[in-house]
Amino acid sequence: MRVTRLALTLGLTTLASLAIALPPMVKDFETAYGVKKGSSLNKLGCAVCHVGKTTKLNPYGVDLKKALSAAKTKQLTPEILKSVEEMDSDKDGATNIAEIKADTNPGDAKSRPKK
Ligand SMILES: [Ca+2]
Repeated sequence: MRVTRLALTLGLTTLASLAIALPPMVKDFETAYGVKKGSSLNKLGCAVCHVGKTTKLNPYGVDLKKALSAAKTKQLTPEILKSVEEMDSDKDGATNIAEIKADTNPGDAKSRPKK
């Protein structure tokens, strides 16, 4: 009986942690760039590539999607991310990698590194 209860508790705990887990692409992005907890990029989460909380892609998301399609993969690898680093997806004058390093949103022209 005790073992059953423990197994049930563990099962529910696992389910709960899965439910709040970040979508894989956010995790891939954060891992690749070492995004720190509490940073702007960390707080943006899905909005690094999407418009707010919608499924619509922002310009950076569109460029990443193109790179994924070109590589015929759905896995957001460090190589895919690197392939769009020198682009300025949101056309604000700062490259995507400069924005990521400055903790600004590469997909939002209103968010850019201070000069
Ligand atoms: Ca930019």
